[in-house]
Amino acid sequence: MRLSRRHPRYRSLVVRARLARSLESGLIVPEGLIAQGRGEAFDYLLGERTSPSARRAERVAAEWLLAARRPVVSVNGNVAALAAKEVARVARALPRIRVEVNLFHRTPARARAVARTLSRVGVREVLGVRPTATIPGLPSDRALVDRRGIFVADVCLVPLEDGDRTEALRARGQTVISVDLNPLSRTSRAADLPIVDEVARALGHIADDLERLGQPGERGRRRPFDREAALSAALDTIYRELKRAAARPRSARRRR
Ligand code: PTJ
Repeated sequence: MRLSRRHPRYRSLVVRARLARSLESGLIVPEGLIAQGRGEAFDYLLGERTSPSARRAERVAAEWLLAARRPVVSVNGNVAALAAKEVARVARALPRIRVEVNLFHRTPARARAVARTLSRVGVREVLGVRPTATIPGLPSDRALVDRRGIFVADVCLVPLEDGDRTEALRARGQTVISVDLNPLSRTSRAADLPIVDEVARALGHIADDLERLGQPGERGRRRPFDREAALSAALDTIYRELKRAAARPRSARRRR
């Protein structure tokens, strides 16, 4: 299908087309389309741009990753389909970070497809294709991890995560940075540092910050982050955007 750049929702249509191709190739699962639909709805309510509060959270996330001893970024099918290049930029800017496949709907073929997608954009080593450890107490396949990666990470960057694993990682004393457009999700509420932003934008900004900051900070020392304030700021943004949308003249409203 040809997509016209003049369509008011051109960018969203491009992303949908990419995800539809990723479904055909087996990189994502049908549930991934549903997850994207929920994400799109929240992005719409957030004005489809990074809020100042999310941008601040992304800056702190970059600092925490730089200060971490064993940082890891966890990649599922949707993240590989939407933001593989941004994951590669993060990995280039912070060579110490381990990149690990972690799937809710795990099959060996999908794990390989995620790893292949990441390799194609320049990620040198991808962990998690053959899991070597299990996070105790987690009923889903998300428990299957690599003992050199998520299993021993001190800081885990987990885009599009589920609440159970976020809680399980935190229960093990691991620090969780989430990326999730839904400020009400269990993941956002359980993470140490919830970033309420679209995954490609968020990881792109974190890569910008890592590139700019360059050198590792003092290991183990972290700037405090007020997650309750960040989540309330996201809800305030939604409230303001809704009021703005409701105040727009009818003809302008129809264009979105
Ligand atoms: O590849 P797999 O097998 O690991 O499966 C991946 C999905 C995403 C299907 C799986 O993790 C899942 O079911 O996720 P959930 O529980 O639906 O949660 C996804 C969360 O991510 C929701 O809170 C969405 O609002 C949010 N989300 C969806 N798309 C985006 C997003 N957040 C940021 N950027 C997005 N593009």
